This record gives sequence, C-alpha cells and structure tokens, in this order.
Amino acid sequence: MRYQYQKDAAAVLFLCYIQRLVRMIELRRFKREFMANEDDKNGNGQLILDSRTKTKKPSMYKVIMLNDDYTPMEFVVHVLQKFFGRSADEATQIMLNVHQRGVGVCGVYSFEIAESKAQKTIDYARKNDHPLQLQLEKE
Ligand code: TYC
Repeated sequence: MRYQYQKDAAAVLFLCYIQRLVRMIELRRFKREFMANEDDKNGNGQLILDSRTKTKKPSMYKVIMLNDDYTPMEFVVHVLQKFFGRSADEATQIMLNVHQRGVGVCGVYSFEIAESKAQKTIDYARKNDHPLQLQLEKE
C-alpha cells in the first residue's frame, strides 16, 4: 500500500515536471513570435526588397561666363583652356560669344565639379586683378 502511494507521488511529480517543461517551451515560442511581429511593425528585422531601382541621375550644372569691360580677351581664352579643358579655337569662340552676347557656357558638370571650376577660375582672375564673373545654372 505504502509502495503504491510512493509510486503515485513519483508519477505526479514527473507529470508536473513535464507540464512545466511544456509551458516553458510554449512561452519561449510565444516570445519569439511576438518579438518578430513587433519588429515587423517597427520596420526592423525585415529586409524590404524593392525590385524597382530608385537611382536618380544627378542634376547637371552649366558654368556660365559673364562679359565685362575690363578682363583682357587673352586672359579669358587662357582660363577657358586652363580650367575648362578647351582647345585654343574653342576657347576663342566661347570668349567671343560672351564678349558679343554678354554670356556664354564654359561647360556642363555635376554640381561639385561645376562649383569647383567656377571658384578656381574666379580666384585665379582675382589674383590677376581681373573682375571676370562666373555663375552656375541648373540644366
Ligand atoms: N569684353 C572683354 C573685353 O573687351 C573681354 C571679355 C570676354 C571679358 C569675355 C569677359 O567673360 C568675358 N576686353
């Protein structure tokens, strides 16, 4: 009789132990799924792949040269060759164009390049005491 009681008690303990194990496993699974859902809501933990490519072409900028009455023609031709990679003929043509019409295009570049070329040209002109003016214009 006493032996039977001990066997029953051991069986109950074992059952309790198994139940606790099952509950722990379920709790862990619940936590894992709950956290994954939260991540989805927050936009974390999920890699969103978009088949469309969203690359935008960078805007291009014209470097515009302005006419003035004081900068020597030879100096303008010289800077067009030095900073804008123009041949002697091209540079002369652009300079004459600016001289006659008031404005002309030295070249078209991305913003950083256009800004850098315009600034270097202006600095060079000031160092040589010429009032040459350049501007950027978005294409
Ligand atoms: N007009 C100037 C002159 O007669 C020449 C010149 C040309 C100046 C183009 C600036 O961007 C310019 N000496």
